Amino acid sequence: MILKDELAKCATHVDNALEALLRGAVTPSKQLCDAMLYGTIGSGKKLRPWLVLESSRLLGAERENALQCAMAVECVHAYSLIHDDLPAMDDDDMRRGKPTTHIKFDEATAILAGDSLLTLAFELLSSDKTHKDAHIRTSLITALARAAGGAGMVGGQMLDISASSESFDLQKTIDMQGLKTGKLIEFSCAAGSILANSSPEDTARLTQYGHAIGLAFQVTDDLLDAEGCEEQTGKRAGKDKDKGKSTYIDFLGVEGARDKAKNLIEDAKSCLEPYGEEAEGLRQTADYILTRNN
Ligand code: GRG
Repeated sequence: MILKDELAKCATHVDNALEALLRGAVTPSKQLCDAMLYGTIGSGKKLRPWLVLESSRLLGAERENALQCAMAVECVHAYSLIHDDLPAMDDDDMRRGKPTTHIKFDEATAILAGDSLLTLAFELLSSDKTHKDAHIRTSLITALARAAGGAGMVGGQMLDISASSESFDLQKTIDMQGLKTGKLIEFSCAAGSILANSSPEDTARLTQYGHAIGLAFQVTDDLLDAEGCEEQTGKRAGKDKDKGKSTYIDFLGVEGARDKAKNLIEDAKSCLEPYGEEAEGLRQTADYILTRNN
């Protein structure tokens, strides 16, 4: 299996499904629909949908069910990026190599596009296309709400905003990143086990894998922010430093941060041992997180 090709195939597949979904979404406003499409499809690695599809395949969930869940998680991710880029938050004008949604449209449209994507995610999960068993649908809705809300991504974002005025130590930084970036990645990995109604052991292993790659993803994001170039990452480099935010590099140095990411990736891969060759996709994904350049 060549991960790069599989990720590219997944991105096209999810983009096509999201485009059909968003073009068919019920809204009287073409501007809102255009902004939702702009912030969601055509760019972005679609890493979270890939994790949903691959964890689902590993544990035997139906592909069509997994695709619904993959679209839901990407809608939440796209909303978080659109809102994160707003002047009241990170105030960025470039994302994924193109102007951010509020620059392309306007601030009100960007806020509303994010709001609509967030609510659409839960509509998707509540559909019987996601699973015929209502208990499983409810479990997915609860898990995504917890991952995305005040106890998860939004809570982490709030801590991150306060980090600019307080000083964060390494542990506080890890906790904040675990919520802001980690929880949605963790959900994406656990989603396959929820869809497949797997054993608690499988769910724990996939959640632990997701937790470790989520933290490693943030460490590599800090490395890219410090060292990457805008052409590769599609966003302005060095912005964390400019904003006085603490990153892993401040505490560990560049080499220490690289070692931290390597250890996390080893931890992640150890969670996959019971699955043998079948887990090769997730194993390669963990390695990719370490070596990614965007
Ligand atoms: C505004 C509620 C709210 C939350 C924002 C996730 C987040 C919370 C902000 C994003 C800030 C950021 C750049 C965090 C670093 C890690 C991260 C989530 C990077 C973007 O994810 P990728 O690289 O993006 O998977 P693509 O564009 O490939 O989808």
